[in-house]
Amino acid sequence: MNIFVQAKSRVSRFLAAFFRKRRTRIGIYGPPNAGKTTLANRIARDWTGEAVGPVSEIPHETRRAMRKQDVTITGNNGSSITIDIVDTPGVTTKIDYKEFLEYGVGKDEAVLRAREATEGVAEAMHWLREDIDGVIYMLDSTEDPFLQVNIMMIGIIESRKLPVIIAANKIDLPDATPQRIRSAFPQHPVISISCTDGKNIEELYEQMVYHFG
Ligand SMILES: Nc1nc2c(ncn2[C@@H]2O[C@H](COP(=O)(O)OP(=O)(O)O)[C@@H](O)[C@H]2O)c(=O)[nH]1
Ligand SMILES: [Mg+2]
Repeated sequence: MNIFVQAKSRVSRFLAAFFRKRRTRIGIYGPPNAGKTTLANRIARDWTGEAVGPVSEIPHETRRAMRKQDVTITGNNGSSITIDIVDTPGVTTKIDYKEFLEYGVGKDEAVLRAREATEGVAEAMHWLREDIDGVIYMLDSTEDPFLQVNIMMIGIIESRKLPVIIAANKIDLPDATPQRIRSAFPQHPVISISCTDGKNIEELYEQMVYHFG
């Protein structure tokens, strides 16, 4: 290859890498314990065979966001999306170290966890402004959806004009009322799911391909 051809191909490779569209980043947001990590793990396992992070009944187990990159989800009609799944810490306006003590965590560890969780929330909010292209907003169907933090978060997501799917999780529980979530956010698609028994997860994947594609 002559030197000009070589140089030209090097430049075009560089330009291609520079302008390559980055993958779509989908953030899973919502209050602590809604099931965000369970969903992230389920998506990652279903489509890549690997998990993302640990699930726990202790609030704020996910204190730093975790990513699973390059997850390709294919819908029934054959179209697909390749996304990075970002599992975020629960967004809440109040983090009290004493909450952790109830779960048998020692005081030093509880204080550390509370500090990390606070930083994690700030980080998750920062990404929502800078780095996220679409949101799965996860709610526990047995809880009140009208919490101020949910209204505020959905407002921020709307002001950024990000596509959002609301997942009404834990519909396997007897006191689940996903219709309450539907009436709280009539302007957005709401999918009732159970991350533990897998109910309607296929429907969620279809909606993801449709809304985030
Ligand atoms: N019954 C029920 N429990 C769930 C479901 N999804 C998650 N959980 C439980 O809820 C708790 C919190 O889950 P996790 O994924 O850590 O929530 P996160 O804080 O939102 O990441 C764990 O004990 C999970 O096993 C579900 O669909 N049904
Ligand atoms: Mg989590």
